[in-house]
Amino acid sequence: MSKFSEWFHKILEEAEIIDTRYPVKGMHVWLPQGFKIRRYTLNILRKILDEDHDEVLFPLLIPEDELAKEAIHVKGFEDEVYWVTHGGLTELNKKLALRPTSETAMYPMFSLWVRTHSDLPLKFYQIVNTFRYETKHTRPLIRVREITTFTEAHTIHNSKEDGEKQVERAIEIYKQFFNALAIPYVITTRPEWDKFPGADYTVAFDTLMPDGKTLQIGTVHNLGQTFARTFDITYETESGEHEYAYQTCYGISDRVIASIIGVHGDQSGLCLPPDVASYQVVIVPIIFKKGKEEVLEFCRKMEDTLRDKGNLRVYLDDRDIRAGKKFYEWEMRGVPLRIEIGARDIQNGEMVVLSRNNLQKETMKYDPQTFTGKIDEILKNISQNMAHKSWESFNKNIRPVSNTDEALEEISKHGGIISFNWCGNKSCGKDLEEKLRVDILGVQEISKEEKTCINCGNPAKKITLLSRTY
Ligand code: 5CA
Ligand code: ZN
Repeated sequence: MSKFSEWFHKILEEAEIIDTRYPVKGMHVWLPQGFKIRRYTLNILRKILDEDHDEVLFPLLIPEDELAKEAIHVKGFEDEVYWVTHGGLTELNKKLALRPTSETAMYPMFSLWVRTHSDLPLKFYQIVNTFRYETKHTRPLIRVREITTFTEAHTIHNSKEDGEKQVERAIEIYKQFFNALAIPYVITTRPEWDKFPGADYTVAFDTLMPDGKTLQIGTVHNLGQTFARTFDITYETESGEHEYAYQTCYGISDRVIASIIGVHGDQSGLCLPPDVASYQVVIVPIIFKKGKEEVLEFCRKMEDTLRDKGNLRVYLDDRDIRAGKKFYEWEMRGVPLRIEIGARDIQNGEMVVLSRNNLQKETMKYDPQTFTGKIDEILKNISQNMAHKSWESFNKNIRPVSNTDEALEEISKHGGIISFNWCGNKSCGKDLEEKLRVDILGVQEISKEEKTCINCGNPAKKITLLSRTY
């Protein structure tokens, strides 16, 4: 196990994110702290999607014949599908698949729903669990067999341009989402051999874990008319003809939580962005025998103010254990802000505040009039500083190279992301992936001048990224 892997497993357990002891491989239990982080993270995404998508909920089971309809799609998933074959002791005459994703559940229904051009666009999303019998090494939150936080959006349009515009819009949605979580990313167009089965093209977001490997945290697919043809999703145009619709879909998963943990965590444990922290502020009373009640009373008032006036998630830790133990626990659980209050602080009109992101302690004036505003301001600063820090370290780990020796040296020494000129040919790309034991993430941009491919020497128009990946 790598050092990061060890740290990650330890944090999942100690910070009570998930319990990995559930007796089915690749399936885990969300614990109360983890569930809260998951909920607040989804709240952010929901809020963005709700602006112009409608939430729906489709069945988990997909009939065999529907799943099999789109040949390329089913080929891509055939090794990964779980099947329900029996109802009790009776063998089903039509097997049912546990959805690995929901195209083939939704699109037969879309075919019934879409009638004319004025019905379009339609934009739906659902937050569900999906099942994939992953054959690669499973890892909690990163590669699971039951994805519990699958947020999939599916859209239908009446022109190719509208479909393309939706891809751009989806990219903006995920940018906004990951920015809110202070998770840095690169956006690439995946190579042909790595696109979503059935898509025209796939655009992906990748972030970097502390061990130098990238993690794909979101994907946007332009489906063109492929699925519309298969599932007969047509609309009547203004001139009365019948046309196949254009579709896109995009999704994120539990990996987003993994990246919050991996990107921001440190030696002391979790470090949570205030917007998704299970508790944003923890108050620790510093108690001696004398003045105990007074201190507790003061802290309770503080808790109420922050909760009611400040609208913050606050926890008053009045357990009868050493303050040092509480400090350790809340730092490990990643609570962004800790306020310590003792009898002397009350006398002096002061409070001690610790910011989790840099572990800096500061003694501040306590003024009941401006208190909640002040705490809000500190939390905002923490968010900004976390984003600044994570992007800075991310950008340092994207390195341009001009030949394959250099690429191999950089990737072996530092991991991270390598940027290079590439011809775009599959055989060359596959050769490069094998030689360097890496994955080509995809094309980031088209270079203006003609360059030379670092692997085969042919003309290279594409600036491309590669890395070792999860
Ligand atoms: N229907 C499309 C859009 S939702 C779809 O299924 N796309 S996907 O296959 O690329 O999956 C969406 C995202 O789920 C991926 O970008 C990746 O971040 C995540 N994901 C895929 N497989 C797993 C897995 N086994 N465990 C955790 N996350 C996964
Ligand atoms: Zn080449």
